Amino acid sequence: MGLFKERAKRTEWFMDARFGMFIHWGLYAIPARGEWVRSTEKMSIETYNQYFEEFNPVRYNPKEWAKLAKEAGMKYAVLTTKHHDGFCLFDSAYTDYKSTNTKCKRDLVKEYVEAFREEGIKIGFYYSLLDWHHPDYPHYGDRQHPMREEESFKNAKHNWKNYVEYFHGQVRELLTNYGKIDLMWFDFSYENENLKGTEFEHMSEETWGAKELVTMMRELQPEIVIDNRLGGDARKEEPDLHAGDFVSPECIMPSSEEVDSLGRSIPWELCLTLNENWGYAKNKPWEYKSTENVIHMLVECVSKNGNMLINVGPNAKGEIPRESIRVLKEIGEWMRVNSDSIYGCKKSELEKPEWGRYTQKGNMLYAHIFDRGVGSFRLPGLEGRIKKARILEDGAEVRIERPWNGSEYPKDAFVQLEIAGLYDEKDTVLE
Ligand code: FUL
Repeated sequence: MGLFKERAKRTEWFMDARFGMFIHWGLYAIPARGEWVRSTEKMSIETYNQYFEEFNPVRYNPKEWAKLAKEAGMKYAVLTTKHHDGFCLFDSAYTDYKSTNTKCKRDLVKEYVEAFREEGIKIGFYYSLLDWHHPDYPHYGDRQHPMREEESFKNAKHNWKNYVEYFHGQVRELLTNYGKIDLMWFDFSYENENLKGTEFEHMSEETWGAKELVTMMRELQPEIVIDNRLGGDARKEEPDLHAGDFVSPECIMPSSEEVDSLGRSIPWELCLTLNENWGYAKNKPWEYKSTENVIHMLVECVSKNGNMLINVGPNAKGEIPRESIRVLKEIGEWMRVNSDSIYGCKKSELEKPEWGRYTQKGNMLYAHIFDRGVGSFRLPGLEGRIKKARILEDGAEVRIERPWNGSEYPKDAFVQLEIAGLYDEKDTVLE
């Protein structure tokens, strides 16, 4: 089987799942100013170490997180096993900088895996290729404040090979010690501007030893789905081995043109925060996206053939913020009655309608009506093609009317439906 076909097979579950939970959690939950805090505030390792000494998430109960993810209708989860700060949430033999050496003495990854697996949720690991703690990793700092301009940094020597061995070793641990892992989400995120004159200026798969890495990963976990941040081109007919299985746009919804340029068979996933940060921060309730907004974005992703990974940033005690829980539970209420229009659905061949979006599964078309109001909705190009129309939530019949004589849109069909209440994207099922 060619690489292209292998990828299609591996990602089948991923494309059906459509909706997952991203979890950014680590020492940065204590300063509570986002996961880049060490870099943006130019903290020395000693200053940042106080959080390592203090870390003790006494209320960490991943079973509750897993239940919440399930209730929200999420089918997979991705936890930061190590973010840019280098702190490991798992018991790695390669470092002392890990959760088992903090006051809590727990392998947080192990507990996460067990709890989420128990709920039937697929297991994903985020792993940062950056590492501001490892002595051989050149720390280039924040986008606005490149640390490489500091004297102490300029004079430091880094043995890149050591770092590559270190992180390959950790990936091996992650894919060996925790049973079947479904997804790996590598992250590298500096802006190119900031990399001029550094080892990363001409970053390529060789920078990370990506080919060897992915070969090892496929030996350990043949079915694992990998994102596209190791480099390589995922779009080629015969993609590079290390190019990844899916494209990972961040925060910004890709346009239809961008998505179309990927080609139908390349999976993609939009990752999104519920507030302004990935890691825990004291966000005000009004800084959160509304439930309706998030549902619309999920529908939009699916209508463009993509997935959505929604982030939560648990606090230093191990709890998901109350406001995030509220939004996820509300999404869950919507998913309870409407998830047929999400799971296993794809982009429709029909043009995007004016009033919302279509998603489609076989010859079942789901019309997501975003615009509120009471009245008729035009279904361009569907006249005579609809066998029956139902409201997805309650199975109620929807009347399909033919256009009146003399209509300027002879090819249109009209749907008569009433819309009311908050979750009023009452999905019309057109068979
Ligand atoms: C980015 C990282 O720099 C952020 O901290 C976050 O993890 C996001 C998902 O990826 O590139």
